[in-house]
This record gives sequence, structure tokens and C-alpha cells, in this order.
Amino acid sequence: MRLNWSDVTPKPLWLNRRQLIAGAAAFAATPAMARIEAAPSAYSTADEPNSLEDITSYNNFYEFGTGKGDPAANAAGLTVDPWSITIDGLVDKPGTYDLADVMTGQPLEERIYRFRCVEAWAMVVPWIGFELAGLLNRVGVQPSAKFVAFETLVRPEEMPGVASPFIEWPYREGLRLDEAMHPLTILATGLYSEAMPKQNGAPIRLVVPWKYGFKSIKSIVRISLVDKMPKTTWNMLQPSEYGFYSNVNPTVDHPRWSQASERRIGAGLFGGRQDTLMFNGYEAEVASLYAGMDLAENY
Ligand SMILES: Nc1nc2c(c(=O)[nH]1)N[C@H]1C(S)=C(S)[C@@H](COP(=O)(O)O)O[C@H]1N2
Ligand SMILES: [Mo]
Repeated sequence: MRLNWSDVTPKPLWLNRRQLIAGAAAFAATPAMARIEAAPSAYSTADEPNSLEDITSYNNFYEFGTGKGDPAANAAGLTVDPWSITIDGLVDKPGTYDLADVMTGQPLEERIYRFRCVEAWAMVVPWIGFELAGLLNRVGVQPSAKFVAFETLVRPEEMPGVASPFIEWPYREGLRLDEAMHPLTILATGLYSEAMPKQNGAPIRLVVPWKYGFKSIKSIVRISLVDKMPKTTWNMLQPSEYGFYSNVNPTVDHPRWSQASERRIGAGLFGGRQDTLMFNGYEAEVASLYAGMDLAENY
């Protein structure tokens, strides 16, 4: 089944960073392309973003190998066009949708988010994306849905890392429905002025800035609305170390290392270590989601 948005418009463009900074409300590129409304987001942090070089050369994307340089070295051959996403489970309009249809009508914004890996390194990334809630509302979430499950592409001929049985592919992640609907949760399709670099999860990946990096699943091909907490890759591998929630929390250590501080990539040998903030600095926005929950228990 194909998606039939009532207000079909041409394929949205990647935002142009310079035009954003100039404060342009809308712009046109080629005649075949759309005119889109765009603005930098109020949700952005004022922190200085990492360089494009940092963001695209120090990655975790195990489908391309487990080394931090492997995704940059091995992801170039990933075919990202055409791309479709299956949206299924407890939704009114299940289907397999072209990426262009998924994006149509979703307001793209540039959002500069802090990004914190469970391994205690961190970056600040100027993502371009749209709220996941916008897409979920479009397909109609049924009242019985409680969680959202995500899966990454598995394409062995383009992903050398999936030959390793260490992970039970596909890479999968999940959010509680209220986390998925939170305005900070975005589907990102680019960063800086570029379409999403392949090593960062082209053509579309999740970004959940108050959670450890592994929740932000890359190269998504399936989004399922479900009524039970879904299985997630790192929890399946090592449940004592990686919980379902995985909120950034300096007071709850990983069993093998402290989570109280982090090293900012690119900040230099001596300047880079800083205290980690509760919910990665987004406490005011998201703490209410966990009211009454023991976060040491629900790590
Ligand atoms: N499909 C998939 N998504 C993934 C991963 C992965 O190995 N495979 N690694 C995760 C981890 S551990 C982190 S820290 C972030 C890294 O995102 P970045 O490379 O864009 O900084 O991606 C997350 N998403
Ligand atoms: Mo990570």
C-alpha cells in the first residue's frame, strides 16, 4: 500500500545552512523541487557544534565494522536511493512508503543537539530533521500502541559488518510512545548543509538527544507501533549493561565505567573532559516523562 497524503507536495529539500542563518523563511532550488518553510529550532543548544570532519570520521555503525573509523571507510557503497520505510503494527495506515512520501509535509528544521555515547564521548551536531511525532500522527497511532520499535537495513553485500554474528541483525531500538512523541525526538535526514552522510545513518536516522547514542538508530527501514516493550539490540546483547531506557544519567554508572563525565570529541587532549548533565542537558524538557520512576532500576 502506498501513502496518499491529502496535500501531496513535491519532495522537500535539504535545508541550506547559510539561508537558515540569514533568516530566510523559504527558498526554492530547482524548478522540480519544493519551496519549504524553514527555521532554526528553538530546541537547539547554544553549544558550539563539532566540525563536519569530527562528526563524519568518529562513528559507531556496527553494520560497517566495530572501529570508530570503519563507518567512514566502509559505508560509501551503501545505496540510499531508492529508500523505503515500512510502517506497521498498531497504526491506521500501515504500508511501505517511499522516503519522499515519509518526508512530504514534515517541516524540516535545523536542530543543534548534544549527542552522548554510552562510551562517554560526546559531540554537538547540527542535525536537519523533523519531529517523529509528525510522521506518527500522519499514519495514525492506534490507542492500544504503547511503544515504537525501529529496525535498520540489513544488506550484507553493502554492509561488511553484518557478516559478524555478534549482533543478531537487524540492529533494533525502541522508545516508549510518549518518548517517541516528544518534540525533542526527531528523524534526521541531514546535518550541516548536507544530506545525511552514510556513516551517520543515511538516508534517515533517529536522534533522541537525552538518551545514550545507541538509542539513535541509523538507516531505518521499519517503524512498528506495538503494545509491548520491544527487544533492543544492546539490551539483547548485555541486559545488565544496557537497559531499555538508557537515559543519560551521570548518577547511574555503567557497570564497567563511570557516566559522570564525558570527553568532547575534537576539544583537544586537555580541554575535552566535562561533567555530564542529567538527561544530557535536556532535564527541563524531559524529566516529567519519568516522574515517579526509579531511574537506577529503569536504566
Ligand atoms: N544501525 C545502527 N545504528 C546505530 C549504531 C549501530 O551500530 N547501528 N550505533 C549507535 C551508537 S552506539 C551511537 S553512539 C550512535 C553514533 O552516531 P554517530 O556515528 O552519528 O555519531 O549511533 C547509534 N546508532
Ligand atoms: Mo554509542
